[in-house]
Amino acid sequence: MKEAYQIAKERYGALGVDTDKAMDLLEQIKISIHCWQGDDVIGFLFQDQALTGGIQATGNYPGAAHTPDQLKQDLKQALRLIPGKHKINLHSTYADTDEKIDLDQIEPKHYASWVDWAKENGLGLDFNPTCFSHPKSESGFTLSSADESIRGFWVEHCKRARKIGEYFGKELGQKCVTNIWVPDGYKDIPVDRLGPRMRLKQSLDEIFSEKLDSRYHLDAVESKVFGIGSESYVTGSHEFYLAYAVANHLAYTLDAGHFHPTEYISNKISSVLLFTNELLLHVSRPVRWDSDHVVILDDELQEIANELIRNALYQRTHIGLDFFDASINRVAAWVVGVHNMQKALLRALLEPTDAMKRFELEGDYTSRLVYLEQLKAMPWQAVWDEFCERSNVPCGLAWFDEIKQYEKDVLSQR
Ligand code: RNT
Ligand code: ZN
Repeated sequence: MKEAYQIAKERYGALGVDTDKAMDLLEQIKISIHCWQGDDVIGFLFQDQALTGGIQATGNYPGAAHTPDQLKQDLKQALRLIPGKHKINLHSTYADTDEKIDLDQIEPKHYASWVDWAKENGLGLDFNPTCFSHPKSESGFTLSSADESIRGFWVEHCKRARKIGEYFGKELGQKCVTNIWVPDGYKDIPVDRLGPRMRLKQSLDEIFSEKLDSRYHLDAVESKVFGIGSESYVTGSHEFYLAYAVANHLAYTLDAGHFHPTEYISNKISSVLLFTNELLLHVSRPVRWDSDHVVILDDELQEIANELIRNALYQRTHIGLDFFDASINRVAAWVVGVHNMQKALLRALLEPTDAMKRFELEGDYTSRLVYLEQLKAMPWQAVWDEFCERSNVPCGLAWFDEIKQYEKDVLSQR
């Protein structure tokens, strides 16, 4: 292993790339790990409630977490196998409380055990109001509902979610991103496209009317092109939220599954960040639709990482993951997804970007092509293994042995 790394170091060195520096930078990049892969987006507040809002977790692999303690235990197992220090991304429905509360009653105290746990484990937290899987979202409309009592309920929920996000940020001494996504939309062609968007804008204006401390809290808004049940019209479209984020100095959220299949978020990052200060990513893998498959090391993931690294845009980007596969071991799903995000970032960090930018500016597209292709054949895997070793994380398939043992000892006993 050491020898493999030495060879890789020399080969990258010949291209002017410092592998140690690449690893140091990679170590500093936090990934926001979504808690909802661990229990198929069910949460703890309303466990009898089906997953709605047009998102689906298919499969019935055994071992899903059913309690906050189980979810924490599973996350901890995944984190043992992931290099670096990261953040956990919670939804409101993951409150840890014995009280029977509805979403318009959530308070920081209902999430205090997550804060204690995050402190114990050196983690940050991110947050989301949960505007789906609830009787009051059954009409298909929440923040853009024409029913004032429904709209008011969700406005109150989102206001409270922001306060909880701010509490996370203050307690943990690092910024919490609270991301709003609502499923609102029509299955079939609407008559009035403007009305719901006016109501969504009004709701957001109400939600964001209270200014929170920007050192500890960041608001983000997530768009979508369509969902199951909202095929013809989604209130919170790309144009709607991008314009709203720019006009109101919020972060915009790009989810890899929320665009037409020929559109890629890697090509949107540089435009969005010219007009917003910060960006939230929901890195996902849409297979034919917004299917939220586990992130693999494919071309688009690499292109996303390249965009973040080449112009240091990662410094203004919060890298969150968003997938939920219930057909495989859920702890392995987390590890594979986070590893792949990190591997893509590492590969981008191992690129002689300045030289390649020069080729491009000089119109030397032959060299650009040759370098891009040659980089695919460079020994980045040896650098990854070295990174795992330096981070005290098992290399190669050893992490998977640990998961199989965990499945036997813990998951299969549930
Ligand atoms: C849905 C959005 C949203 C959710 C999570 C659970 O299409 O991507 O981000 O997946 O909030
Ligand atoms: Zn998302």
